[in-house]
Amino acid sequence: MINILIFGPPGSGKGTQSVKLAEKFNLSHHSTGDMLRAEIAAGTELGKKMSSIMSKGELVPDEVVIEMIADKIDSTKGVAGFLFDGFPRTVVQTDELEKMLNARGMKIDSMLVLNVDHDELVKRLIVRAEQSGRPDDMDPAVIENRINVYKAKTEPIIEYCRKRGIYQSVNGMGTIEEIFERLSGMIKKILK
Ligand code: B4P
Repeated sequence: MINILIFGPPGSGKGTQSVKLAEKFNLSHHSTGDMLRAEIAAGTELGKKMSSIMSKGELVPDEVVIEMIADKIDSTKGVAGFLFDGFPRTVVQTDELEKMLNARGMKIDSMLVLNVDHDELVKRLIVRAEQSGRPDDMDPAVIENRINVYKAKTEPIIEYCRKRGIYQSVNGMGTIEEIFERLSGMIKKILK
């Protein structure tokens, strides 16, 4: 089993690319953002609590997403590995993921970081807001906050993974197909 983190700021294409990569390489795709939005859509107590945090562009508490991911790791079978999309988002989450995987005889094999210019990130999220109606994409101030939260709380994970020799940078500019080809080439090498 291989374990890959797809990493990058909001709008960098993590979700977009993860869906395609999971299908191509028989990986189990786990997006904490999708899981949280499903809770909101289902009107659960958890969803109600998380909704206001997400609509401001803040991160939900570490323990909430860690529990969601632990459940998925234990219930997923018959795949070549896991593709974690939008998780981990803090160093605490990264530590916990590493412990969870180690306890099951696995490790984080690679962190693929999508690099995209700031203006392009904002442009993509504004376009998505028109189609998806996601509240966190509607307000330019919330988009800026999400990017700032990424820099302050999520980017430090890069150093964590660099020290473990698993950090790989990817050019996230270009068409969805071009970026998919770049990422596919990297995953083929990881699988060898
Ligand atoms: P996410 O769901 O992870 O949202 P995101 O960062 O915006 O990324 P997403 O994957 O949706 O977008 P993508 O880059 O693919 O998180 C949402 C919120 O949930 C967070 O702000 C936080 O509150 C909470 N949360 C989630 N996980 C958490 C965690 N672990 N800890 C704490 N809180 C957590 O793409 C964006 C758009 O760009 C799409 O419309 C796409 O079509 C377009 N696009 C992609 N690639 C393109 C390209 N090459 N060219 C043009 N457009 C492109």
